[in-house]
Amino acid sequence: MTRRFTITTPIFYVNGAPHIGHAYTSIACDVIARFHRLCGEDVLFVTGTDEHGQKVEQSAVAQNMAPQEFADRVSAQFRQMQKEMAVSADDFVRTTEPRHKKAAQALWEKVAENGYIYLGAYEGWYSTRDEAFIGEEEVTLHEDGRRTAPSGAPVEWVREPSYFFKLSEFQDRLLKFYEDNPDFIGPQGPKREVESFVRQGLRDLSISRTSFKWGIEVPNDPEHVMYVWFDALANYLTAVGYPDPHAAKAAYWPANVHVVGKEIVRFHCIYWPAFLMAAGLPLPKRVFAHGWWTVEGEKMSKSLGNVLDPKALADEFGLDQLRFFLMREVPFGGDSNFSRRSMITRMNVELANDLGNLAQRTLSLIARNLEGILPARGQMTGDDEAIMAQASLLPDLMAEQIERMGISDALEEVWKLIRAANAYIDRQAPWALKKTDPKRMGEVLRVLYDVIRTIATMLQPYMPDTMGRMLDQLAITENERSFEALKMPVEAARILPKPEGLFPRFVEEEKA
Ligand code: ME8
Repeated sequence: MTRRFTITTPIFYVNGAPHIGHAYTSIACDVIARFHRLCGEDVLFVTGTDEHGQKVEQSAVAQNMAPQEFADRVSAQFRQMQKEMAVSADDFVRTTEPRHKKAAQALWEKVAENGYIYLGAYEGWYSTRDEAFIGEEEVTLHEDGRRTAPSGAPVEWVREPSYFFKLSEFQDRLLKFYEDNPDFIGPQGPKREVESFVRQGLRDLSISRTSFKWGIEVPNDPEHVMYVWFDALANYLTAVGYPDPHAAKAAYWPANVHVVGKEIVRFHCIYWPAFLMAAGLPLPKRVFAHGWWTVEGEKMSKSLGNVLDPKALADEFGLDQLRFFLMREVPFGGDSNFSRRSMITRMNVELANDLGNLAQRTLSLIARNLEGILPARGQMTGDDEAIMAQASLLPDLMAEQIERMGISDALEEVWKLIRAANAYIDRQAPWALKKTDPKRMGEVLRVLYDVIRTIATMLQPYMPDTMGRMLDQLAITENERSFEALKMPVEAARILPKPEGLFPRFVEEEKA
């Protein structure tokens, strides 16, 4: 049976336009989803927008718009951004859709039915920017009298009737679950943070609000709307058709991995598994937190005017170049900084020089010296065998890295092969063999062709468009592009189309 694989992005708040951070998460999930599809798995890749809550309501008011109208507009921008980034999501959940309201309310009812919800009153700090209740001990009082949450966001005192979720009853079950499932949270930093937070003891969680209306009604008590995180986390179930056990997508739960930014790990690794336990539902296999992007060393913010628009970057540098840079620049999980300089350096060194030249040198020699006709494999020398062996190991090495969310490390495996192939071509110097030993020249070019085919096939998840074009130039047909197909050698005498450079060097224009 085909293995199923379910992956999700966080659903993004519609309080502002998408930026490079949202594009990053979306592209990372896209790379993993495409990788699993090319392995032949049956993938469900879900993304969407988080449209309720005080933060969105306030942003709508500031724009003089009704919340729904405002959410429609910004949600469409997220969908558009993902299209522009070639993000191949299978579903896009909006929390204002009827199917989502149904799922969130069904989850609530199940948790209530099992005895984990009670009515009380919340009195304490709330950060609207984080949409989070903040414990007294977590609040910082500044000299000027401001009070802030650990994120730096301002907090306000709220006091309102509220339903509570009995989170305090889940401390031991959560700790046991983390212990039994050591890979549930990754990487190590967030894992330790979550475990120590839970060990310190959990308080019951307020899960409804009464001081505003922009949310999903609590079943049987329309005075209350659901706390936006209860609503939002339920989106992962919406995508699989919950609560209908016979829904077409039901078998895609539990998710294999929820990819999130590190600031929302607590919600995904404490609240979410506790809600699911309370409802008697299976838990996701993994939550993986990636790091935070800054821009030229600064935190992105509207007031600094340094918020990066992914579309503008893709237009300037090329979409695949941008996708490559984002995935390559930082080990997945770590923080990173976007600088034009490193973007351009990676484009010119790794794409134009390393990969672009390897393909261009090989393919133009086949075009020029062999009339574009693919030569047969010949007697292999030790040097040929070594590089072919290295290439044949690549799919498994990358799969291991992807399995442990090493999106950037998987690229490093490809670049090791690319560097080795460039050293091989320099050693073998096929251009010099045309007159002295044309047969050997053909054999060397054939080895290079096979290595480049492996590279282009394996890089498809990262740079789908450019690698598609590279595979076109190698005369690899659409149904020969899966990882499995790499095991079938290409027959000799295929006619390769005229090669064209795929990775132009980027030259920064002189500032006038
Ligand atoms: O938290 N660097 O939504 P959100 C890296 N609605 N990633 C970044 C980033 C940056 N500078 N800025 C944003 C929410 N992100 C909730 C989630 S899920 C049930 C509900 C990415 O719009 C990162 O993945 O604030 C982060 O977790 C997400 O966008 C937060 O988006």
